[in-house]
Amino acid sequence: MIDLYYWTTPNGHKITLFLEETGIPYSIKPINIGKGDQFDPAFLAVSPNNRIPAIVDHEPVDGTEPLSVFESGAILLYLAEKTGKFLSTDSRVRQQTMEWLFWQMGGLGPMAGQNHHFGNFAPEKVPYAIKRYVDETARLYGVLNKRLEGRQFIAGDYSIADMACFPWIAAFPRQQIDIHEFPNVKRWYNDIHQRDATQRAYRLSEQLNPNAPKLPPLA
Ligand SMILES: N[C@@H](CCC(=O)N[C@@H](CS)C(=O)NCC(=O)O)C(=O)O
Repeated sequence: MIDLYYWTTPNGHKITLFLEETGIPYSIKPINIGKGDQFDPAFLAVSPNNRIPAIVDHEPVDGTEPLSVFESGAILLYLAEKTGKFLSTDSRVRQQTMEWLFWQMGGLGPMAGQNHHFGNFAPEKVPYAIKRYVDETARLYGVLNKRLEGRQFIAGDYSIADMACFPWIAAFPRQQIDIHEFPNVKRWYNDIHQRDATQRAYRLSEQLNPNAPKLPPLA
């Protein structure tokens, strides 16, 4: 029913986490971003920003032609609304879920992404950039740690806000972050880590790309 244009990266994992939780039938269309598949015109037709993830829903709710969605936050929201899962119907919890989903999209994801880039991939070492993004990543971990004080999940029950954040936190070994300094984040990470759907999502990633970073062990 759903085609998932995917590669084995944090933004890709967000969507496999959702799909594995719900059991919706889906088929993976691998887009190897290391080889440049993201610039293939057929992929650009569904994802004009040449980035994974994207989906095509062959059974959209309006019952008409297949519908494509790009941007991981928009995909999570689309799937949550379609299935009625992982997004509360309580208006306040729903609002909070949206806040933290957008916080991930505008903050944690991009900043941790720059952290990965300057810390692991940049052809030259730029100490200013490394420090800027490591510090900002640490600040964001602090914000999340505070949010998780006295809460099991980010907003109400396990939701699309948690699914958006988890893969970026699960990359902590590549971010010069000591997760033990953020005890609520660590507890939350361990809880989500142990879900069967999480294990399935990361297993799938390893099968598709043996070079993909593995899900770190329980912290
Ligand atoms: N805001 C986008 C970001 C997507 C994104 O950056 N995807 C990366 C992989 S994690 C990608 O496709 N990179 C390909 C490239 O940089 O050419 C989303 O959340 O979907």
